[in-house]
Amino acid sequence: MVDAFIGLGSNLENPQEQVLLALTRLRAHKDIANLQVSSLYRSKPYGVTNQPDFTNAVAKFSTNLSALELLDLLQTIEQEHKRVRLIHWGPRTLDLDLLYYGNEFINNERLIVPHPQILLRAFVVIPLLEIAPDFKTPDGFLLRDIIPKLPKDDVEGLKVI
Ligand code: ROI
Repeated sequence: MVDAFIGLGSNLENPQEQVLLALTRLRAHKDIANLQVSSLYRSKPYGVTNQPDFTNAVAKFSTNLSALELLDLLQTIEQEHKRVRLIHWGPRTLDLDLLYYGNEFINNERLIVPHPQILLRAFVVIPLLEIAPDFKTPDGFLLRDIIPKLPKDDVEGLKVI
């Protein structure tokens, strides 16, 4: 079994419901165990800013799925939510990002793990630390040590729902 972390995000069509439904779906999956979830957070859109606020959360679980099988599952769930993504970095009904897969580094045409943008995104780092305050990244540093480097506005703009 491997410990995996995923980020969940939505800013269309009842975002909280989208995130909660995806979590229910994951919790029910036979190859996923010990699912733990952060609070749900409201966050200001990062990247393209003229779009609705996001609902974000991070979940941790153990799985015997390979990283690519897990990616397939996450993409299947996104499709079930009729994910629409009209523009790159634009609004979406549901985004499920594989953040960490054990201590593995993966880089192929489908998947880069650890997710390359984690350390820039308060809406990922803060929820992740809520469920794993002592989390050590695969390259061996404490994730909490990067909090001071996150944009202050993003950290302050993050609200527990
Ligand atoms: N911004 C926030 N706040 N939350 C997200 O989940 C999110 N996801 C994205 C982009 C559009 C880059 N910005 C985001 O993919």
